[in-house]
Amino acid sequence: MTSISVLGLGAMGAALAATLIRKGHAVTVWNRTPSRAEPLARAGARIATTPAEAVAASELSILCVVDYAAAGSVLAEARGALSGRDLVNLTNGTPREAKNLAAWAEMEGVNYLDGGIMAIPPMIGEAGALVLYSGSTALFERHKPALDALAESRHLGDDSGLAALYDLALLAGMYGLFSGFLHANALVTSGGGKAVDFLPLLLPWLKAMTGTLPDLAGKIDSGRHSDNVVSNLAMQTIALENIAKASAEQAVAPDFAEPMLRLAARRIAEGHGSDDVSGVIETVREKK
Ligand code: FVH
Repeated sequence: MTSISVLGLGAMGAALAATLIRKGHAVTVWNRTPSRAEPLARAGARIATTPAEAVAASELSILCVVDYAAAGSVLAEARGALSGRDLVNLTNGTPREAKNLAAWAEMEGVNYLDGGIMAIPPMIGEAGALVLYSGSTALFERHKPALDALAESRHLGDDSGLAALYDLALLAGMYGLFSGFLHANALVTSGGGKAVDFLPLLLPWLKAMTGTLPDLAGKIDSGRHSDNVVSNLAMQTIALENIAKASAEQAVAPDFAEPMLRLAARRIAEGHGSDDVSGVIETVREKK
């Protein structure tokens, strides 16, 4: 069992600390607002009164605060205690933020691993939770048994920015799903339907459409968007236009559908209407 300090006890940090305590680790906790540490102290955690005290207390420190600005201020307070220590940062941020923090950690002599949590707090310690890591392989291997107590642990490589990149890519997929879900339900409820009654139609449809993703992924990697096209982009763009028109008719804001419509229309204007929808990625990549 490893001694572990958890810095940041919001919904996620508290779930991380509680899980580590439940799984038998010696846990020290610190939070900017001290009252949030009290339930964890009752569960067996030791409370540190400063970030430096927390870092000094354990072999491994896990930082999980709201954003990198907060992470930076916590680490600035812990500065004197950090040299030679193992630090895993599970705060959500961009690849550049992760790389900058990794560079700072290297200058300070801190062993640094960046991570992205693909789970909500109740999932921590349960099947289905995943944490992506990138950066120091040695640190990852050293603490993998403890990190595995939180979730399945996947190390993506030595580049510190990779976990943040893949975390945000997965979230982009999730928010695409949520946007489609919300727009679909705005349409259905505008016609008097109920979201719960619509689900038995929506779920199998979405499942069927996820079946097209391997083909689209292959086209994204090869760039061959005109191979074996079943549903061409020009035809699909008429459906997108109709979604926007129907939204206006039904007094539903078209805002969720419009970006996809704009990108598809631009791709068609560039002469690719007979390609597959996968080709729209080329327009996105062009940052137009
Ligand atoms: N909760 C979730 O569903 C998601 C799941 C995926 C991963 N995220 C990321 O986890 C990070 C922490 O999120 P959280 O859910 O714990 O967030 P909050 O409950 O809002 O708690 C925020 C903590 O951050 C502390 N904090 C904020 N600003 C500062 C600061 N300037 N200095 C020090 N600490 C700061 C805050 O402290 P306090 O307000 O209690 O004093 C909380 O401990 C996050 O990156 C998610 O994207 C969660």
